[in-house]
Amino acid sequence: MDAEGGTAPSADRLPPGQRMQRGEWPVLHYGPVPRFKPATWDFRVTGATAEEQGGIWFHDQFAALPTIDVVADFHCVTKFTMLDAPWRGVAARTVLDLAPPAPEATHVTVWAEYGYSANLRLEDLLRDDVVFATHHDGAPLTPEHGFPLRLILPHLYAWKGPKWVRGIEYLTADRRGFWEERGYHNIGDPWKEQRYSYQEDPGDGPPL
Ligand SMILES: Nc1nc2c(c(=O)[nH]1)N[C@H]1C(S)=C(S)[C@@H](COP(=O)(O)O)O[C@H]1N2
Ligand SMILES: [Mo]
Repeated sequence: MDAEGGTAPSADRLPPGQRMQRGEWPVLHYGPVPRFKPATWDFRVTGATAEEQGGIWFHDQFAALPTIDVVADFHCVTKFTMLDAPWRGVAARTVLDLAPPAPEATHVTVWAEYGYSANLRLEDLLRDDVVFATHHDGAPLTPEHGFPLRLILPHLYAWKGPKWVRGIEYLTADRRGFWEERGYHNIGDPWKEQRYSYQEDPGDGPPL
């Protein structure tokens, strides 16, 4: 118990090299905050899809998909960790069930506004706590935190989860995303402290 009578978060919640973020939730991204345009917003599933047409949801359709609640820690590669962030949104698994990959798909690119992207292994999206989040702490995401949709992957550094996400592309071979091409680790597991691409082992990612 800490001085306020709550349970002090134990140090083993912090991945190596991380520190606890207290106070405000920082805003971190490259480039401007995009303006949400409901009339033209869609979420597309493209690439190596099981069925030729892939998938597309317009905003009201995506908003009608079943949701889950996830409480998860959030680790930024710049070394802050936010504990117990409450998210609500559509389980990534639900999206993959509704617009499945072809059997030969192994990886995905997650695409966001302005061409931001992150690459993942297909299995990263199949975990129970991976969510295309629409809400944080009971309220819709704010524009700077990714409204109307961002991907949350609690087991990876936060750059792997694009804000303002617009779709996924199934890949039959891995391909680096925005930060993975610019010096960040292809996998990005905070518990292994996989921050930078120079730390990659053979097989962790495509050649740079
Ligand atoms: N579209 C987009 N998503 C992004 C980024 C970005 O630059 N563009 N930055 C990532 C990084 S490095 C982090 S730490 C988190 C930050 O999320 P926050 O601003 O809500 O704290 O968003 C991630 N998602
Ligand atoms: Mo980050």
